[in-house]
Amino acid sequence: MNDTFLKACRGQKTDYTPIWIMRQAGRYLPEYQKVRGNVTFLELCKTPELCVEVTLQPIDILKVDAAILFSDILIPLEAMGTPLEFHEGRGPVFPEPIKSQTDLDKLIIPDPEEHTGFVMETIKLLRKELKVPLIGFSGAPFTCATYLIEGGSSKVFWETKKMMYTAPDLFHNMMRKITDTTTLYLKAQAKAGAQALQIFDSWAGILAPRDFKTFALPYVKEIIRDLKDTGLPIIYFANNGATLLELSESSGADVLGLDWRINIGDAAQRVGDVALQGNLDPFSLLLPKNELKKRIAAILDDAKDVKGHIFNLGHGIHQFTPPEQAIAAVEYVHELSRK
Ligand code: 1CP
Repeated sequence: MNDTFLKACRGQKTDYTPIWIMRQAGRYLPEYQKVRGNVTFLELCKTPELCVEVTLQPIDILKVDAAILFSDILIPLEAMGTPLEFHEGRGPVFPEPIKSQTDLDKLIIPDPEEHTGFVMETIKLLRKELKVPLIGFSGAPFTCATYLIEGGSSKVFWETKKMMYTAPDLFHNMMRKITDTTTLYLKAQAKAGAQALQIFDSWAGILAPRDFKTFALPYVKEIIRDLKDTGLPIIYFANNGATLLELSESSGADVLGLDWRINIGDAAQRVGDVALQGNLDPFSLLLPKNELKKRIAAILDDAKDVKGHIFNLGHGIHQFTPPEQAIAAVEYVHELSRK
């Protein structure tokens, strides 16, 4: 069992810097495309045998030090009782977005085993196969709320901010329901065998620090507090969150994920004993290999005083990335950090 990733999460010394890649299973891999060619994305997410197959692909191909469960942050939201569709080229769509307390009242707090048993089954199957630790995950409540309120992806988040500012009680009621759902969902993943848990706050960066503190952070804190008794390391990734770093640290997470917009050495100076994960710009994978290697060396050097560094990209790998560039990046991180 390769436990380098788990050691780094706990701030312990490792022989080399572990690496995994956000969205490491996905469309940039021809092997994933092949599986995905026969089923829709949601069918894939709900078929444990196929989820296992695509989760394992990047472990074999890239030689990363951790696996991440193949699923999506929107799966537990669908389980709350709101229909979810994925439209080719447009991404997720919730055709019945939440606009009122009446809409919200229709949503349930689902029993994770009963409504998302396929996720727990995937985790159990994966643990039999894997020689690296398995990361389970969810969205953070704020990020989940944006999808339910906007009815899908957004660029300006008009509806979300309108609700926050003009109907704060409704917004908080909704966060309450998503938080309770998320806590149960992550606890069930821990019980099924996940060995670390990452909370993705992909849209936290659209918030002013004051609003982050009022509308988003308390719910993340609560989830992390309630997960403490699982004993698993918790990674909190607030994308575009350089201005929220100290607040993010107060979440109580063991590891903070960093996007590429901040120097990891500067981030380390601003926080205490927390481990850091990141933070190569995903587009750096397009650099010629010698330049890519220099970028990786620079990040490893910037992170030399970090107590527990897990190498990753600053956000998900882009779908048009040549897989051989990702393979090279993993090799470089291993080779350079061993010296
Ligand atoms: O067409 C396809 O095959 C679907 C593409 C795809 C994939 C491969 C989607 C649609 N989701 C996923 C898998 C996925 N999503 C994983 C597991 C794979 C891995 O990491 O190896 C994870 C952890 C996620 C998490 C996720 N889904 C996030 C948080 C991370 C991030 O990128 O910020 C978000 C925001 C989503 C929503 C989502 N899922 C898919 C799309 C197109 C979107 C919308 C993104 C947006 O609004 O811009």
